[in-house]
Amino acid sequence: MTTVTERALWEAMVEARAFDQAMCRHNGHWHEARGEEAVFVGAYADLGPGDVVAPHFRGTCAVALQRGASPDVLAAGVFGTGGSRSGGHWRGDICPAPGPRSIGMFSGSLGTSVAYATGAALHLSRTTPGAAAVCGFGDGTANSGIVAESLNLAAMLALPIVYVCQDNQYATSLPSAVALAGERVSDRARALSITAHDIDGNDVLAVRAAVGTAVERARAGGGPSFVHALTYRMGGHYMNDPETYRTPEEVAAWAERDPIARLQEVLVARGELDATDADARIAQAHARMDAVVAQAKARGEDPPAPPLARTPRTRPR
Ligand SMILES: Cc1ncc(C[n+]2csc(CCOP(=O)(O)OP(=O)(O)O)c2C)c(N)n1
Repeated sequence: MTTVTERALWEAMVEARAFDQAMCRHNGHWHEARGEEAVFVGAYADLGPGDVVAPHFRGTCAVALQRGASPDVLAAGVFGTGGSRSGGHWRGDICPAPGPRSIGMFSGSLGTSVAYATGAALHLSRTTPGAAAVCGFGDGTANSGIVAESLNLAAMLALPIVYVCQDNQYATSLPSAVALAGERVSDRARALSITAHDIDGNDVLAVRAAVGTAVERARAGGGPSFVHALTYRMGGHYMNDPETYRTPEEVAAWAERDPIARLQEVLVARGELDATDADARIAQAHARMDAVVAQAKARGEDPPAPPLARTPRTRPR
């Protein structure tokens, strides 16, 4: 039974956006996730500490926050300084070193984390009955071969994993409408007999319901599922993206479907949230995260990370 309230989902989306927007202000490498919060907040909301997560890089920090990470430690991980989980040995840029049972983007090669998550699901299936893995990736990443191989293995071995395609409709400047053959990316899963759902990725309650059903299935030994969540990134691919591949009208139309405003309206109408309090809460979150990120950035390289212990290599004779 879930303990996360719908109000808590709204708060998690607010926190996620506040951290994301603070990074946009302070980090020129940041890849903005504004507009996609419903996918990564809804998909990972009801998991337990024994489950494994491998979020898409656009949303990794939000998932870590939702699972109890400190924003200071995450921010330090992005800037690669001493207060990070890696002790300053690794600079995250867009995705810091992950927490326990969280598979991060160890390499900038898209799709690798999908393979690692599938491997983790294989491990869970052998060692931890009832545990599941949830793995996110973008529509562009869905085209990489390693994703097809992972889906095939998961279907063959009925692994306890839920694949969540966070379809923001662009791979950098390439629209998914021209990059994906066939009607829907989820059809690739169906071709492998994997249960697939196509959902509104700007509706956090729909995402939560679809992933929740899929996770229950995985826990019960029903094998993998695929959730295709259609969403939109309101910002550029990265900071300073000239965004010549889309129109301001298209962006404005999707801004009308802002997932945070959408749930907020529902909660206000139900009397579970006061509109003025909500605005104040959002402003507080942005001010807090801005201070956290500015402080992490100002900390720079100090203190220097201690040297890594190296194991000498031995050559085979
Ligand atoms: C294997 C691989 N191919 C290409 C790239 C270059 N690249 C970085 S981000 C990106 C777009 C990814 O699109 P998507 O998976 O839809 O995620 P989004 O950026 O839209 O969130 C590409 C092609 C890469 N990092 N790795």
